[in-house]
Parts: sequence; structure tokens; C-alpha cells
Amino acid sequence: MHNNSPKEIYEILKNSKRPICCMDSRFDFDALCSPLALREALKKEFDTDLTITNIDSLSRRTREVTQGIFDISPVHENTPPETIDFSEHDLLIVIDSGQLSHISTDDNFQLKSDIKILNIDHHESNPYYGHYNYVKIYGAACTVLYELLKEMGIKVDFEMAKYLLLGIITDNGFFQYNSTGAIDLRTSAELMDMGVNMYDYVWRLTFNEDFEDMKLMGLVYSNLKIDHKNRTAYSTLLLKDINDRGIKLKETVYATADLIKKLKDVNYVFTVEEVSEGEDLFNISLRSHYKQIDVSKIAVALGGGGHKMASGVNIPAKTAEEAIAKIIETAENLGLNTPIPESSL
Ligand SMILES: [Mn+2]
Repeated sequence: MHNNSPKEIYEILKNSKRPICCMDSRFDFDALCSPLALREALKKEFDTDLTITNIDSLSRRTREVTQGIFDISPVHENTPPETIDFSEHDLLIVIDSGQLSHISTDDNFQLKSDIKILNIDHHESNPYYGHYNYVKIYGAACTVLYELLKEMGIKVDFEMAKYLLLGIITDNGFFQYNSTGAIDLRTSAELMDMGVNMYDYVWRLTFNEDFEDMKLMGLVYSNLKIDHKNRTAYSTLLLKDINDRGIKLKETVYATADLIKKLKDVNYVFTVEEVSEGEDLFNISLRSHYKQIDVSKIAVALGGGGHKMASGVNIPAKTAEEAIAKIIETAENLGLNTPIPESSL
């Protein structure tokens, strides 16, 4: 479990003629922007064309936020890794994925290729799955990439800076997350010094709430249940309810658990989302209410991963109730359902 030196990574990138990056299947702006920034860097430094693939199509929201600011057209949409002939490439770059399987929606995804993997990431649970690794526990993969580019002696230009800042501010929850470090702020300041307009991003992201998201909020709040005894709260999102309310999930941007994490008097919250009809699988998103409560422990115990304040796991279960019981039982076994002592708050 160690990082390669920036010098080593520079040589690997320099020697790669046909690199490919499969974006994390759980799309966010960090997952989008980090490969796009790296693509610019490789183009400028080595005249190499980094192929970027995304498992499905980019949402209207993604286009709206980025429109007129930077170009997202280099992303090859609707290209799941299962459909890629990796023999046409000589390096697989994975950025912003805590596990390699995240490039697929299949949790058991196995890469059927001996292509060399470069893993650049910021997740604490990252097991250094690459042949080459650069993992730093920062607030965003874009922060890690900025440092790596600088350390490799590649000058970050305005085009790259525009990508990087959007990844950083979104993955840091506008700098309100526990994962936000001075380095995220310093990096952001340096990117702003290059002329990137942060408020423009903030405005586009926050004064741009979609009706679909408001409908989703309605569902999340109306299904919210609080379990005082176990100091948790949760909301269930069944496909039937989503369809009944006419919510176009693909057009929403909210990580649903974020909508309820500020509820007081609970240690942690979670949402239980039915993955697909009849699959008996639920996607659980966990959020901690207190920095002392590490919800990644719950996720890891059940085969998932993530951060202390935000983590996730897919749970096979016949019903949402069964998945909920599994989460609460796991949290109880980990001692996460007892009140935080006043003295440690
Ligand atoms: Mn990220």
C-alpha cells in the first residue's frame, strides 16, 4: 500500500500512447472533471489523447452546469467497461473510484484484461488496486490530481483549472464536509487566481434547483422515519413511489441521504433505494450526523465503502425493511447507536 512517486507516474503517462479512463459509474462532477482535466494535461504535455468513457449518458443537469464554461464532449457516453476492448489501449486510468469495480454498475465486476492500471484517488477505503497508485485522502480527486500535476511538473492552465475547481467545490460540499482540508481550499484559491469564477459554479449549482429534485425531496421527507432508540433515521425510496410521483431519477442530482443528514438527535441517517424491479437489491447511502460517528464502518462491514461522514453499500434483501434491519443491527454491533457523550461534542 504505497504511492508511486510523481516522477514514476510521469514516466508511465509519458510512455502511454493510448490511455483510457473509465469514469466512476456513480457519476458526480469530481468523477467527470478529474479525467477531463487530466486529458487536457496529457494532450498538452505529451500530445496524447486520453479516451474517457462513461457508463451511460450525461444528464441534462450536467450539460446545464457546464455549458459555456467547458467542454464535456470528449466523454464517450453509453460505454460500459464490459463493452470496451482494452487491448486497444495500453493504460487504464481510474480516477475518483475507491474500488476498481466502481467503473461498472456490477459490484462483482472483474476486469478481463491484463492492462496496466493507474489508480488516482482520494477515498480512505481505497485498497491501492492499481499497478500504479496515487492516493491522497483529500476532499476531491481533483485536489489530488492538481497536486500530482504540479509535482510532475505539468503546468495547470486555465482550461484544466476550470475542470478542477468544479470537481473540488462539489466533492467538498461547498467546503462544508469533514473531508475538506486546507489543501482543498489552497488549491481552490490557486485555481481562482488563474481566473476561474467560483461563484458562477456555486450559482449554477445552487440557484438551479430542478423540479425533479424538489419532487424527490418530497418523497425523501415524506418517507422519513426516525428510530429514537437506535439513534438513526432513514428514508425508503421504492421504484413504485418514484414512478407514482413521476420522478425522473436520472434528472435529479441530490444524493438523497444528504437531504436528511442534518436531522438532530440521531447519530447517522441513511436512505434505502431499490436498485431495480425484482432484483432484491437495495442501495444504501449512509451519512454521519457527528464527526465521531464513522459510517464507513457500517458500509465496510457489509461489503461497501466510503468516507467517515458519507458511505454506501448495496445490500441484497427481499424487502427494504430487511435491508433497514441489517443496517441498524450492524450499527448496533459497531456501537454506533449510543448517544455521543456531551463532553466530546
Ligand atoms: Mn470524488
